[in-house]
Amino acid sequence: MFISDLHLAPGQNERLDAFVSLIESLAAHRIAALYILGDLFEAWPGDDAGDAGLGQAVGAALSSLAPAGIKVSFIAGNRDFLLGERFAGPLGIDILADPTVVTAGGVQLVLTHGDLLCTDDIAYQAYRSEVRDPQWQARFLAQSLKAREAIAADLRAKSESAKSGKAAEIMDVNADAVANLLAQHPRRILLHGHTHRPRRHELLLDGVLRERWVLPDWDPLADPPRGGGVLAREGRLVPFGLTGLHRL
Ligand code: LP5
Ligand code: MN
Repeated sequence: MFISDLHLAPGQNERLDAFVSLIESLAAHRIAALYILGDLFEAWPGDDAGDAGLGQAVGAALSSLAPAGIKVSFIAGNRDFLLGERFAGPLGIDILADPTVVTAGGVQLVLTHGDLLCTDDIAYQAYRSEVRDPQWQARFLAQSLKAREAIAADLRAKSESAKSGKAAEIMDVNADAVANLLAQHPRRILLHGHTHRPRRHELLLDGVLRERWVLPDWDPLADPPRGGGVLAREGRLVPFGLTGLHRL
């Protein structure tokens, strides 16, 4: 099972409830592995965020999976790239590189959060290089949790205002970036989140039909509610919605 972009945030109990319901249903649906492709959290200011509150509740839900034999893997999103071994290790969660190749349910995939493919968003990519720098992260993490939460809130506001001045195409994946990644991984299907534009795309690359699948973001309170993800089963990918799992 592949999910992303849940954007779990304190005080948004419906999102957390939807996530916990999904986690609790995995064993009954014989899911062998859960891949979370980033932005599980709206903002993750460091692993001490897992010591209490929302972070602890999410950790508690995820901690039930390893003992049930369900492998959990995580690729960092642009909201939770500071999620590290201190949080993931005790839960048995593997943190994977971006991109990563896997074969799951008989499907050969290349997985990414998706933000790396948005190469037209020059301002974002410059910001990304800065905050992914280990020295920058060490300085950031040396501050108190309260101070880091305040910086994260400030960055969120800056991001929203920056986005309001960007054309929608700039915030989607770049066609050449997609083609390059697919060319490096012949026969694999590309699966990512981040753009919140769930769809199955077909493209012709060197005369070969290739696929790119985009995961949905989650908002159980939206009309219609958004959420769910993609299952890899018996050599095929199958999308599922928030309420659709029971029909599979
Ligand atoms: O997140 P979303 O969907 O709104 O927009 C993203 C890009 N924005 C971001 C920024 C995050 O939203 C900020 C919150 C991160 C919380 C992390 C937790 C704590 C870590 C704190 C350290 C970082 O990722 C947005 C893209 C959009 O996706 C579509 O792809 O366009 O990019 C931007 O808006 C970036 C701006 O264009 C430029 C950056 C402005 C901020 C400048 C601060 C510089 C350095 C940081 C110093 C503290
Ligand atoms: Mn994202």
